[in-house]
Amino acid sequence: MWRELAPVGRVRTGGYRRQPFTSAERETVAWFRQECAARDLTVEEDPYGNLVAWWRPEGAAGDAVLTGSHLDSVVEGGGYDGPLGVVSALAAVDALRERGHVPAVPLGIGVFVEEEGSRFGIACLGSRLATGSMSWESARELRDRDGVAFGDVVAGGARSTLVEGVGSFVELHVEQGRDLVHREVPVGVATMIWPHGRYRFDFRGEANHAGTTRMGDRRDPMLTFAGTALEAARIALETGDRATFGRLEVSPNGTNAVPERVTAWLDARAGSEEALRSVVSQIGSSASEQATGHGTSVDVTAESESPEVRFEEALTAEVSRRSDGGSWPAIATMAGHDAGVLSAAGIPTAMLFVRNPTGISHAPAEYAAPEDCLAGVEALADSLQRLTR
Ligand code: HGY
Ligand code: MN
Ligand code: MN
Repeated sequence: MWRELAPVGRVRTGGYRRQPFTSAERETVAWFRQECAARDLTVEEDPYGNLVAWWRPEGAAGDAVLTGSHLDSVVEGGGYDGPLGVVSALAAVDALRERGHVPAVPLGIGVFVEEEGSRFGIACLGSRLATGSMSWESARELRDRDGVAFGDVVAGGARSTLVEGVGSFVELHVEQGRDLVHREVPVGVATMIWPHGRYRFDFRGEANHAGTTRMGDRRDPMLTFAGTALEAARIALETGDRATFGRLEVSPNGTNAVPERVTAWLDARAGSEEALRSVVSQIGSSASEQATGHGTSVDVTAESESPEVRFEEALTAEVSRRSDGGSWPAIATMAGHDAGVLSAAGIPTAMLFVRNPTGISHAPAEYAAPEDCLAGVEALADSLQRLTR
């Protein structure tokens, strides 16, 4: 499976560009459908492009167990964030069949669209729509960087029924840190997800000539942005939270002109919702103060927010059981996941992490060794076997 997926959407840096509904991402979806067809899994798609491949043996009834993840990537992301959960789910189905296991309840492999929010801006857009935590009315007008609306690339409209009847969700994911490296184990389980959000900062000033405008006469929004970025890092360093400006748009973006407008996106994360509100508000206040000093202005808009998620204890305990009688370690994650959205929607959820030796994620250096991936598949298969007995 990895051999087939590896070249899809890979660019010169070795990173992946699998933005939702681009040809590369659609190729990963076509690959998924083929893998499902080869396993006689029935694929259902909702009006937003979310997929679930069902293994529903005759007589299987009751609340379904769902596993899976996503196939889209951030811009120039790694190859494992998302696909590892999908590949491992397919491999776990193979393992269960080799063991002769027949699920007593339907077992599904989900692939949620636009988990990263790299095209339409909202993280976990697909799972938010699938669970009804976001409405079609608010999603259809979301636009990508070229002005294409989400409503132009999906059928939309009708409510998704894809996760109706799902009684639990187990998402396997590459670790996005080095906790498991330090603990010297290949697999871990998640305890919680930090609350996090995305905030758009619109800085406005006055476009002018880079040579003839005296420094003291300028109203330069780039300076307000730069000062805000430095302050964000200083504040987050002090509080132990996370604050990142990773995306910027400058208008008109000319070398010899003071810009008229700078739009910057803040990704902020903190250990509690109160701490998140506080760090975002401190950064916003600092931006306003600096704007006053520079004769510019700033408006802050929350584009998406994700609450704190605590994974279901009984399910997590089940998933953390090792075949040797021990248990996999539990670790917190500062990353967002569809599992968090399903959990917030009331579906009992747990996550498995597979060790990433580099600890790097959302970048080409993201990695998981084959033997660790296999340990992940075994842990997932063992969990699914217990859950579908
Ligand atoms: O951005 C995130 O936390 C995630 O990996 N979607
Ligand atoms: Mn990610
Ligand atoms: Mn992911």
